[in-house]
Amino acid sequence: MIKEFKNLIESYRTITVLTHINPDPDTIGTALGIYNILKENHKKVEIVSFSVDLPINIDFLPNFSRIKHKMSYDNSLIIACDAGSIDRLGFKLENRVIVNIDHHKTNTHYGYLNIVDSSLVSASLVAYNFLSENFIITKNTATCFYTALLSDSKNFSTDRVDKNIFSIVLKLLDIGVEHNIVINNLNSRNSLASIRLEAKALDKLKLHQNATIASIKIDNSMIIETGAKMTDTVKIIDIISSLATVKIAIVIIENNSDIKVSFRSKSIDLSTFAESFGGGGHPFACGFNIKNSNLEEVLDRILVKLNMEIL
Ligand SMILES: [Mn+2]
Repeated sequence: MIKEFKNLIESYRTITVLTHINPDPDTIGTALGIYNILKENHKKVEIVSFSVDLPINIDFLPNFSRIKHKMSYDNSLIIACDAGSIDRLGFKLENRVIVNIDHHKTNTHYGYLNIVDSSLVSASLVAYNFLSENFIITKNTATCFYTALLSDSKNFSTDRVDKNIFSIVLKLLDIGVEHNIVINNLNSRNSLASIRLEAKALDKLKLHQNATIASIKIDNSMIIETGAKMTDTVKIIDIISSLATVKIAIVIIENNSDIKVSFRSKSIDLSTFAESFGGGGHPFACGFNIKNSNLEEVLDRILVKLNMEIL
């Protein structure tokens, strides 16, 4: 596949590297790493994120300021990073040749080339494994991939963290990645809005089924009152899933007319469950989006379906 990839990047005059919507550090770190490699190989390349709000705690990454929100190239090769399905990219991409680089279990293989490995904890590891034998990984690229890895593995604490990861970590550190800079940016630059929203959200915590399920509903007014952006909402689900009794955590967020649902689980594979609502993701971290509904109704539907199908 690497040969085919090399042929593709040779045959296209321009390349567009895309993140997924509501971007997290994995999609951005993976995309910036690939962007760096292509730039260093003298390619005409752009990096584009459909969503305007980016996680600013990773603004230290090389070329972060180059991320645009509109595509300039018409017939470029598309490289999609960390997106399980084509609608996660935001743009209309019919008839475009796509290289799909991802690690979601529910990936729909929408690309012309599909470099997908759901055994890996981050999309950046998929990119690293795929590219490192054929391209030089500089400190800039390694820093992007490492930041993505640290973020998606939640500081090496999630289920797919194994010894193979640490051998790659050693290689990235040898290249020059500065671990302290990465971790301090990732974990110690939370926004005030995110802390205020967390406080309000935790106040709304509900427990169900003998406290094995935790749920929080966040409505538009809570978002407006705190000034939070979608990037400020991501840690709430990890806080409630850390409760000792909780096996499944659910966070439901109103985002203007959309509703975004996230699931976390300690040991139950919920990815197929999320797919049944039109979403997807990883076994223990997945979700879906829904329009034209309300928070109460969505939570009720989830709890009923969980009861019938999962518990
Ligand atoms: Mn990811």
